[in-house]
Amino acid sequence: MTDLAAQSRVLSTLRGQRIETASWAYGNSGTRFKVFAQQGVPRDPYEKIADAATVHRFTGVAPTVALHIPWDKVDDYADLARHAADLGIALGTINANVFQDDDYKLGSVTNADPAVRRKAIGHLLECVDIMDATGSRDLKLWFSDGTNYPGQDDVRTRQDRLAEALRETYDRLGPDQRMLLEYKLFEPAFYMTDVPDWGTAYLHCTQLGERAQVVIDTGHHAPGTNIEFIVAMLLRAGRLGGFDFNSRFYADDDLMVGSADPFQLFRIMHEIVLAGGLEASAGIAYMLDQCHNIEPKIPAVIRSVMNVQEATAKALLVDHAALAAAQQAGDVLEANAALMDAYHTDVRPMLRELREDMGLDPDPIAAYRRSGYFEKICEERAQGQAAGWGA
Ligand code: AOS
Ligand code: ZN
Ligand code: ZN
Repeated sequence: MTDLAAQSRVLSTLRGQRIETASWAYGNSGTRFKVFAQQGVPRDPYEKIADAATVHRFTGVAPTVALHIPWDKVDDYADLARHAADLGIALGTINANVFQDDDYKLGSVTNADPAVRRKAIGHLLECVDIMDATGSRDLKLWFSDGTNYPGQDDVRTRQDRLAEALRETYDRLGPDQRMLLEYKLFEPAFYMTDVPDWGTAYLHCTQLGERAQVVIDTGHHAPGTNIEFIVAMLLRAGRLGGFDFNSRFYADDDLMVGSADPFQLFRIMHEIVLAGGLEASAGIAYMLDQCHNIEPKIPAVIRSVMNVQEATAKALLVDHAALAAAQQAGDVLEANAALMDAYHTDVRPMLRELREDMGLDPDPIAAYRRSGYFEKICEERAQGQAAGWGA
């Protein structure tokens, strides 16, 4: 293939890439020490959607926004979906919340008390009702369930309770709907989490059926974990449902994706590209799960989208023929060089060109700043409230 043909293949893949932003990224957030209020933050789900639409307007590749129930609870979800469509985007993944209620102190779907389990399952089923109204494909489940002390509860019994709840929820899904199960090694439980790792999530998913898929949140592992290996394993098993992208230095920091370790993001995208995971038919959801505690939110989300695009572009530039030849020949240095050459390529000019081709400003953040949107929301939303984390 000529260089020109290769370049046009890369550009057309990048043009088709889709990244979902999260409603809670637009609201005030913080740590358990302090939530810093920012100017112009949305006061309700309608305004969060307007901000998500703004990110799409300047990036062209973020046409859906994930909702979180009950943070984004409204009376009429079909109306919310219409509002999104009017602004040029759609509602995406529905995220359930069984972690912010006093009843869930000792667990939600794994709680020893059947009444608490019923309440938690009721919420998961309600989320599927909402998906029916919004037209969402994916239900994302993250459970804060776990224990703080050895002996606190029985590990296997909790797994049985979890399996029962997942089964009832899975059976309620429509034929075009999926369940995405997210794992997390730690926090808020500190001794044991009930879905701590990809193996546990994978086992539950295989028991449920094909529409149960694993979600990798890049901040949910032990330090040093080889996340791209997990990506490769789940791709191989046909069970990678999507990502919650973010960056971390220490724990579940939820920083902008590609900010702490852009090389790791490239390695992840390389596995994706190798397996054809960017094709829409692969069904992998590329979502951002981030909190912008100290930086302005909309430009931070725009920057995150651009960081994913840059890592993807670099991964698409890997010379697969040279890589395979070096691997086959056992040439360790050349094989590694094939990856590093792509990683070290400055793809920003290519992405600027792509944006111009798409009728966008080549510099989305500068264009956003010039647009006056921030000044407008500061004026309109003088009494912005915390939304999502820190609510
Ligand atoms: C929690 O740590 C998880 O990352 C969740 O995916 C997420 O942050 C929360 O449920 C909001 O959807
Ligand atoms: Zn997450
Ligand atoms: Zn998380």
